[in-house]
Amino acid sequence: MVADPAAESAPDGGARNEPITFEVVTLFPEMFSAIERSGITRRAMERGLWQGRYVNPRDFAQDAHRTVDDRPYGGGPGMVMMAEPLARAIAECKARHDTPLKVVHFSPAGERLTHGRVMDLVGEQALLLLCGRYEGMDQRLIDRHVDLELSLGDFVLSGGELPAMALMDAIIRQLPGALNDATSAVEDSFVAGLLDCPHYTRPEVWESEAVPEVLLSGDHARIRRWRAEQALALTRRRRPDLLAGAGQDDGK
Ligand code: 9WO
Repeated sequence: MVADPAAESAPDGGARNEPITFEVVTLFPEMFSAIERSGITRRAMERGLWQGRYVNPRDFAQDAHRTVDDRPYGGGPGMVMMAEPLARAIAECKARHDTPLKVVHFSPAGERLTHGRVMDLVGEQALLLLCGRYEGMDQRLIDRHVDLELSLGDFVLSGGELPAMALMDAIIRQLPGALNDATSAVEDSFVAGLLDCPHYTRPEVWESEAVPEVLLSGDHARIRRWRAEQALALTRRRRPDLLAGAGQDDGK
């Protein structure tokens, strides 16, 4: 069954008339041009499916030097982001919305981001994404304002902006109308709970390696089965942990 790519309903069937708004608190708003100016996310923005608003805590600093960080109590390396400029930036974002905004912070200490969590968030009308820098934010700000802390994995980055863009990208791809072929959204590997099957394109032989014959057969049922078997085999080999909850459809 090929889903209607023009379908306006959200993945869960709910109607989406308004674009999703990402209110982003960041010291580096210019970083987000990467998703506003390129590819699927740019096209989705041009189609009115989402919008980004970027609020710089430095604009809410209370001194002439626009200070947003200070030395950590108890000593130690680096600087900590002060609570007050962040709180004012958050208030600015919230004031633009009639409904409460879920505040998402990005840290290795957060819940590991999965497709399931992305799908939970696709239904939100707006999200507030809090991007940390330096050694992190004053814990009192996190305790008071953060609803959800998300991690991309067990590693430390220079800031929360790249994880924020990863979340935005993952959500945008699931919005009705974002992908020309809704099937690729449905078949995105994590929808089935499996890794993706291998892909091939021209030439038919490259460096003496031929494309698997089944893909040249024109037998679409057989191709669908082969792709499902490949996805299952790859998942068994690389990510057996995914198989617990996967739909183990072999493409029949
Ligand atoms: C860093 C960190 C390290 C170990 C355990 C908990 C931690 N929290 C943070 C943190 O909030 N850091 C701030 C955001 C400031 C420094 C740069 N930031 C950051 C976020 N580094 N790495 C991430 C991150 C976010 C999501 N997934 C993986 C890494």
